[in-house]
Amino acid sequence: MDARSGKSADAPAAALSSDAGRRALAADMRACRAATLALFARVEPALFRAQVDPNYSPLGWHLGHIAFTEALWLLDGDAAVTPPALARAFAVDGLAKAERVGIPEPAAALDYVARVRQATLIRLADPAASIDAAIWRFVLQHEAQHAETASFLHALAMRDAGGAAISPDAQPLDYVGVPGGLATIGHDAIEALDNEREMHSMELGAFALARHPVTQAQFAAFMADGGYRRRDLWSGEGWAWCRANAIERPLHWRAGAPDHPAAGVSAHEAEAFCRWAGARLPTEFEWEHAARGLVVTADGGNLGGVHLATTPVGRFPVGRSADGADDLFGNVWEWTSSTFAPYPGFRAWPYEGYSQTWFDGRHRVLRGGSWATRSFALRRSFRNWYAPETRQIFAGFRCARDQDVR
Ligand code: AVJ
Ligand code: FE
Repeated sequence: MDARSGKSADAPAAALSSDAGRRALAADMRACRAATLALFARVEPALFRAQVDPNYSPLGWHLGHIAFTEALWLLDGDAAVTPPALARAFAVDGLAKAERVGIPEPAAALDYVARVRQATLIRLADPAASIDAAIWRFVLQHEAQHAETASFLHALAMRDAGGAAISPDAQPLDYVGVPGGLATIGHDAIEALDNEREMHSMELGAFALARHPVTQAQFAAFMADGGYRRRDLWSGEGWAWCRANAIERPLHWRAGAPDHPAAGVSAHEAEAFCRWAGARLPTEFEWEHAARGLVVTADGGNLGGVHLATTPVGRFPVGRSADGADDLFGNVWEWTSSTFAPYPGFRAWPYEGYSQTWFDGRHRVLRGGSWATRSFALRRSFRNWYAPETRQIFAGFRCARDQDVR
């Protein structure tokens, strides 16, 4: 969903001169690439150029686009590496989405990916080459983001659309109290993206946050109570969308997984459930405050495609928050009530199409990452964003309430 791949950059330069630093970066690039290639090795060749969902490009386009973006930012868009035909195939402002079924075959795409990587690793190993760690880390996170998109498109292609019955759990939701106070929002370190800057403080009131994202069994209670048919639970836009698309259950609904988080819900469905439960969505700032003190670790959540699917809530006590909330990192992204907007001191980097274009008053912020999110591409301050009707992504939600009403 990049707006424009026209170059800009020149913000937070961080020259990487030390050998050790360059070797560490090369190791991270290899590890990330190994996971990306392992993901595409699980994709049937026939699916590589197929458009699984009209709103998204074929899986293979995301692989080619990863290499195109790497060459654009790390090899100055060298035409010897990315000839015009490949630029047209894999640039965001190249082929229209529906035409992307015409991208090169898997073998040709994989060859392009390997040629770009060979050239970038040669540049990284060249002591005479100036390496700006900020843009190299941006490209690494960009790869992880498109790999996650490929993951949910693959899951959509493989999913059984059957509406597995999940026995409802209508017990009241379990909340933890989150104290109010001065919250630290944002991040200024080298890997921080433009929308996480600048770090700032914000006064927040105390609130209650559900201990974990809404499970399938809890969501089944909403469905059993006519949640999808009760007009009073939906916003005007949400109700019109729900009716127009005959929505009747989450998109990534899974059989036999009552205690897994509901996944594949839009912000509209999340809000309807919250109204049904006498609650609301947390703001992104409340979410970030609830995760204060937490850092992303491999054993702190269902992350990095390790489990290749959601897991029951509460299985990663290492990632439990100071207030006792679980699954803040990984498993499913969590919708917030916040609209995607710039922080004080925001400066578009490395190009306006990454964040600024989406400060349109419509896109909503999601936090926390999903099971397909790579740990290095996630932080407490990381902001994801999608239009409120989006449900193809591995998104769920948890409820919040104004006051500590336990
Ligand atoms: C942050 C995941 C919404 O995929 O559109 C990738 C990330 N931006 N290439 C997206 C992104 C440009 C973006 N999301
Ligand atoms: Fe992109």
